[in-house]
Amino acid sequence: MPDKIKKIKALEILDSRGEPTLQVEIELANGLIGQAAVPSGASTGIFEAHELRDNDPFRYGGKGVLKAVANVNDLIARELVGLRVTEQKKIDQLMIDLDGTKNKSKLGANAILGVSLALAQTAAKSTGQPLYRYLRSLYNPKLKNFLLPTPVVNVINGGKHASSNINLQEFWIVPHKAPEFKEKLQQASGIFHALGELLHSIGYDTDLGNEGGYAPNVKSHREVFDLLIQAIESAGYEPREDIVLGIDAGSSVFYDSQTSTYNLKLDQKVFSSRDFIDYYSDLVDDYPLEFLEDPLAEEDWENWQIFTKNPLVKQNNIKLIGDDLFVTNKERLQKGIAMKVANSILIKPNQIGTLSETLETISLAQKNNYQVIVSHRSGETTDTTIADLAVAVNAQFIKTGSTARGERIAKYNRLLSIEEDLK
Ligand code: 2PG
Ligand code: MG
Repeated sequence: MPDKIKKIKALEILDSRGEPTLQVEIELANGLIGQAAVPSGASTGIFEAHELRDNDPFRYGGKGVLKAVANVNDLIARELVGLRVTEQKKIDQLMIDLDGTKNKSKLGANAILGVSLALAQTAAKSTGQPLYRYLRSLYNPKLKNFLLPTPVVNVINGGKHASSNINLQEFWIVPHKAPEFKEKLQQASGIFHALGELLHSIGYDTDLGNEGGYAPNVKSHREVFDLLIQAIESAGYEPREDIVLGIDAGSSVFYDSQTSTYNLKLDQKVFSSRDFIDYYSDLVDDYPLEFLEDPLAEEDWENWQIFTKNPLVKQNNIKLIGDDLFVTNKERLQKGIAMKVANSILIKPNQIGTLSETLETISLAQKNNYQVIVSHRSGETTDTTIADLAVAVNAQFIKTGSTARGERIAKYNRLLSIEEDLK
């Protein structure tokens, strides 16, 4: 068999924050080579699969990944060499079994995902298809059309992604009206630059945070929404009509589970869950805000349920998105479906650790009418697998940062190529 795996080799490389991560290369008997790299989060959910780090204080402050690299090169490679690269599901399951833990803590989800993504990259080449078509064949070959996702573009970075005083983690502009991806990207870029000029004109910092958004110190969270509206208008677009807004509150970070309260230091306000839902309701009344990711904490299920039931969600077409809540995990999503919690899900392959499990979670979400947002991590590489993944499953949205920083742009540029390819 020419598509048999001949060699698997992992390497410790650096991500966009300058922290170590893995790159995995697979070589086939026919000489073809495919490669993938693994991202890394900062505001990680407590139920995510385990990212294995060396904890050796003398290398990269303990963050080295040589143990994960060795697990790929020894334990995993030993089992996989000789298997056919197209047997994605079987090989993913084999790695899950080899690991044997619930959260992939033995081999490391970073080690396993690196191999899992590299398999798909190599198999796509070997079958002579672009990656998005190969992933489509794994996901659902019966699905006929390909849709490009709408980008949710994070232009202001706060929380753990910047050293600004902003507590809400991300502020997005969403060009929901333009028909083509390239036009959406062009609009987002125009607004990003208009926002930069606006910030500069009022004496605010225009340096970039982890995901390429600006990270100024501001007077209040509401001020950020006002700035976004101004930037949209000065770029020549109409808020709501052309562009809507979104946030990833990343609320688990400022949730105090002892007192069950949410603390927005910037606004000097502490909220109960119910009050925090009212806070969001007021924002939805005052701004064209249609996306709320992790508005409540990862274990605040009961209040998520109350929020989801609130008539304002349907009335305003609100996407209530579970990220830390669901962690791309089928079991947690299943619980959400049973409890009628949220109506959208963020998908990050490294939260669960294999491509096959990622596809299963997406399938469960789509069967239950949850909207899908495929997402990067705050620590990224120039790997563009998530762009192909979004197209393969017809995800409604992709979240991959602002229209600046190479590791974010790599995904956008890949989507531009796919759009062209599909014409
Ligand atoms: C998030 C992600 C990506 P991180 O919370 O949605 O934006 O951040 O990768 O730090 O978890
Ligand atoms: Mg998030």
